[in-house]
Amino acid sequence: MTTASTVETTATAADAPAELTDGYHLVVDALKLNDVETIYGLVGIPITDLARLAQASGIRYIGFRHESDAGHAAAAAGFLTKRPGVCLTVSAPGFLNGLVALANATTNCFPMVQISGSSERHIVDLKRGDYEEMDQLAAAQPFTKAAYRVSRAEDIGLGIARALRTAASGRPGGVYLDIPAAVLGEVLDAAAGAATLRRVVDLAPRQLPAPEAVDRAIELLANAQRPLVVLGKGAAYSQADEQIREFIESTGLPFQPMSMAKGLLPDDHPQSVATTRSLALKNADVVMLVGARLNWLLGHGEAPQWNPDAKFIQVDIEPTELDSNQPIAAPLIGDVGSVLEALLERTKPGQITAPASWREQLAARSAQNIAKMAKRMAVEHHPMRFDGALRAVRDVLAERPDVYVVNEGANALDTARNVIGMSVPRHRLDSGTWGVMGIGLGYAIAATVESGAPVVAIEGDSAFGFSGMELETICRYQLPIVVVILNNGGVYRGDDVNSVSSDPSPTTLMLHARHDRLIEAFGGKGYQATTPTELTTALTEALASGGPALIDCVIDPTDGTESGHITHLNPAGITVGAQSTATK
Ligand code: ADP
Ligand code: TPW
Repeated sequence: MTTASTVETTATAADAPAELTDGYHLVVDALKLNDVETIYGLVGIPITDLARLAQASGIRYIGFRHESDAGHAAAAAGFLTKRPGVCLTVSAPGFLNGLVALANATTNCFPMVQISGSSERHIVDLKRGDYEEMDQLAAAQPFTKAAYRVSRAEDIGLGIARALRTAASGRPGGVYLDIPAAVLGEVLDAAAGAATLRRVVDLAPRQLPAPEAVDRAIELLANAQRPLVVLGKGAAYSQADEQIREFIESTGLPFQPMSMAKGLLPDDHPQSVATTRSLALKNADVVMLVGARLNWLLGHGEAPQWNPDAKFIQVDIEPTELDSNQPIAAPLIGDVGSVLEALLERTKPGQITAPASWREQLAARSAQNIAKMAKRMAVEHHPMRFDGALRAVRDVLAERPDVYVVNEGANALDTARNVIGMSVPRHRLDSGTWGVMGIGLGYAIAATVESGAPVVAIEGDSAFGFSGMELETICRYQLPIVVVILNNGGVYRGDDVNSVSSDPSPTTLMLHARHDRLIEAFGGKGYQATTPTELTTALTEALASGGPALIDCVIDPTDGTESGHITHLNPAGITVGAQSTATK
């Protein structure tokens, strides 16, 4: 336990000095008691001493340049470790900067706790104009799984226990914990303070499905002609790697990995339908979703992307997810590990299989698609295009399955997701459910801090800009992160023209910007690559060095599609170039 100080009492000479503690110490003690090992944050009034104390107590503190990045790092830590990542922010503006990441964590079902200092309640609540005044609890509420405030130092242990429990149990999500400055500074007797702390037992208890629900799902799968399993990032999160592999391999069922579930089984696994996704979705008659929502990323389960007669089985920890899109014929509520164990236990040998005609149909289309893609990838383009650059990255990473891949952008995301195979679970982190830009360097930092392994962050040049200043953080902590920027000089592509003035078009970025020189400012190693061969050499060298590096890949500005693979989501309206009434 850490203590604030001792003071001499004057009552009697026989009295021992009373040991005191305060809110700061209690927060650190409560986090340590609950095995929090790392805090991602950005300091200022009133939490600077909290970060110092945490560091002194043995908690690792990683200091960022923007709270959004610290928050994204905490969220990624939550996904990777199955324990809430902790982000520490200052009042009002710092809190709001972090809130984007907390909301994103909630959307992605990642456990995270944002602890923020806040200003004086009696001034804030009467809107008297305090330093960084804001009702943070109210502001956090709509964007989080839960938001709590501690109003007395003696409740700090309860507040932290409640925040950690809520973030990690059931469907994981982001939790906000508000600690006003006055509470941090409150002094109390150390023994009394220690007695208020609590350790959360069994942070995310297993949730077992009912036997009849398991039998209902088995029955459906057993009678399927064209069964399909979809593995989502909830399956990756659950760390039930063995059960998933055993179920897939013992039944022979074809599976489709969502992007962050890639690597649960290797992408080159013979049962993977990643290379024949559209055929699989369109024809499957029974679909088992495992930790994957039927949201926009899966076309809401609707025709024409899906077979309109498909029946769905859904394995999820969150009952309210069921029927949110398609009717769920067989709900399996529980954690992925427990549900798959129950399925394995209750399935009779040979009861669930993938009929040969279905397997053959998928395999034939897959072979065609693989050949088509190989042909496309082999074409040399000058200047280099996305395909050429990603072929080089793919080949280097094929030798390094230990490397974590972080990925954001539009074309940079869509192309890399398809081209770069994963063979280890939870080694791919990307823009996720919101398709958000800005997760890049925060996720990369957390991936290496939590695992000790190297990271390659594959970034569109626009995407990189959202968290680019964290290059300094990466260099300051000397982290083994290689940032690969696919630089086509624009949001989506770099050749758009503004026909009415000399201002750049809305999607234009600086053509041929030398991002490699940014990292050099902080002592990291910068490379520029204009060909796949140069990229191979640079990436191989950068990974071997084990230090921070950035490779600026010069990509043809005419390569790339507006909005990548989701162009269709742009609303139809006045076409670009047409005069609107506003400009007439
Ligand atoms: P993807 O984007 O990869 O398709 P989603 O984020 O849409 O995945 O879905 C993840 C789902 O996994 C969420 O509905 C969430 O409730 C669920 N989930 C998270 N953790 C677990 C778990 N341990 N067991 C079962 N389901 C889980
Ligand atoms: C927080 C909108 C989606 S993709 C993208 C933006 C700005 C960048 C695409 O360009 P980039 O990649 O990164 O150069 P590439 O390979 O296509 O050239 N703000 C937020 N999130 C999103 N999704 C956007 C804006 C967007």
